[in-house]
Amino acid sequence: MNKVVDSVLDKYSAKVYKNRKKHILDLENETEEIDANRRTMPGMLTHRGCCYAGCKGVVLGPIKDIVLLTHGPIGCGYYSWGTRRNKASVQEGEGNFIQYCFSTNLGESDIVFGGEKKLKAAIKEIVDIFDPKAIFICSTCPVGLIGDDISAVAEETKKLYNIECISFPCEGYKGVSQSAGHHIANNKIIKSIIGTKEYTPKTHSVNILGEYNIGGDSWEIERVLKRIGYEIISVMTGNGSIDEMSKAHNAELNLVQCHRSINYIAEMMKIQYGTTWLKVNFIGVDGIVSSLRDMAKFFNDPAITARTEEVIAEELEDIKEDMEYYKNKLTGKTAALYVGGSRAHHYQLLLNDLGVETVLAGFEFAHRDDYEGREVIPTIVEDADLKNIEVLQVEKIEGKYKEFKSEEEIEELKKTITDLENYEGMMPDMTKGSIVVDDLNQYEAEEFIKKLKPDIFFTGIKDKYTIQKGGVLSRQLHSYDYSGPYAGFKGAVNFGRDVTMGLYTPAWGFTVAPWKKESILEGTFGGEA
Ligand code: CFM
Repeated sequence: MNKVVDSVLDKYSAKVYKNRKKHILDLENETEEIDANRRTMPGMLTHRGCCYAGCKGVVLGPIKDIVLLTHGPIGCGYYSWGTRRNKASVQEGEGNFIQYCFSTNLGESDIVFGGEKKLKAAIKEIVDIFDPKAIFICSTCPVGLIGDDISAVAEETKKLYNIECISFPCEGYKGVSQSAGHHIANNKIIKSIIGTKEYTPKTHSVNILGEYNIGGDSWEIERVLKRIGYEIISVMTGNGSIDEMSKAHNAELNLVQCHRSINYIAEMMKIQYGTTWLKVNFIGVDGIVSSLRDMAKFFNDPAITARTEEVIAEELEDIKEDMEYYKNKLTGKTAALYVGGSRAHHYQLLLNDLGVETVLAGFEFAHRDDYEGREVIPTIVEDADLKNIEVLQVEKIEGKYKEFKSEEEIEELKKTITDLENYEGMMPDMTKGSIVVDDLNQYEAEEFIKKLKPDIFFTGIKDKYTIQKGGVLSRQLHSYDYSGPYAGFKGAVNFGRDVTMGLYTPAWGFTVAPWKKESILEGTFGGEA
């Protein structure tokens, strides 16, 4: 094992060491499997979120024309209110409730006597004041513990007010991270929304799955796709609407940007509606160009192919000067990335464009397939936590199933499009000698920073400031620190500008890390010697 990894793990007690060792790979010497999607050991300062965060905050949060009601104590709603920067634009006559925080504000007496009454009262208030097309109810931990029947309330709401009402039993404790919440949201979306409205696309049509319009990313992606001539039926769920999602099954191809959060829908749509999916990456110039070319190969229409090359050439010309400037400034710098379940991979490509080398990358809650590629899925060992989340069994829906390409054609295309219905994961794209860490905790983050000394650490709000106090620049890859978009061609320039500005600010040289001035407490982890 690599000396740096060894010295970080060294502090742990035998029990903790044994656990954490399986989550850290040094790509110089080890290419074996990584342990992922497992419960964090109690006592670790993990950066993971909960199941409710993945369902309510991540997948459902960006849908603008529905009311998203949190059934639980006020803190759950409050802390998931407006922090993800999933932007939305509204057309005349369309509802937009994204800026609101709806909560049933459960208190102690509701926990004792039941919260359904309060839930029904909140729904009545929502209908009276906002009259939305649909209400989604998301439950948080105490609701699951006391057993409020949110699905019965949803059924009653439908009859009473003649509106759509869907219940999401996404109590925070389910699963081991927000990943469980993605799955629960995916299951309900496929069951209750997709496939409920018919529509005939006007030209080659796609859905963009796993794109949440953080900082305006999907607007930049859509701009490019529209220039080429594609019709976008639905973006799930960035700037999303329930109407668009209902029609999604009419598209010819599903583009999957974030594999982790939405691969379930992609797979289920394939079975139910015959929709082929393509793993894309619209982050980083090489990523976008190869994704656009893969799409052109799939549609195999000479007009689209020619237009794809035209648009690529024009867009590249447009950003050439800026990208060269930033590349000059950034070449030779090193970076560490620690994000949720897909960005630590995607942003490595953009960093490559700018000459920045990745020395460490990790995911909070990704599964082994996101690290190692989908071919490892059959070998993933299930534990009790994983079995807690329902795996929907879906079937072909006669009358709605459309085969735009035959299975033989798809198999043929897979020979030249490696990402067609496939994701090869993050690790194959990383250089030898770099380090991969799953569920990186606060202690490890600080230690790796000290030892690897990256010029920049891309992460989130929980560790940004401790890193910066250590004199290392940190940019948030979840929220983009009030900036963005970073996707697409124009996004690459924004990213280059922000990283350059950050690195060239003299502030980091003035910061003296606390451990450089005073001795720090020594302790052991796990309560053992
Ligand atoms: Fe997918 Fe995301 Fe991510 Fe994610 Fe997230 Fe996010 Fe993320 Mo924050 S859906 S896995 S649960 S790309 S909110 S937009 S940035 S941790 S890497």
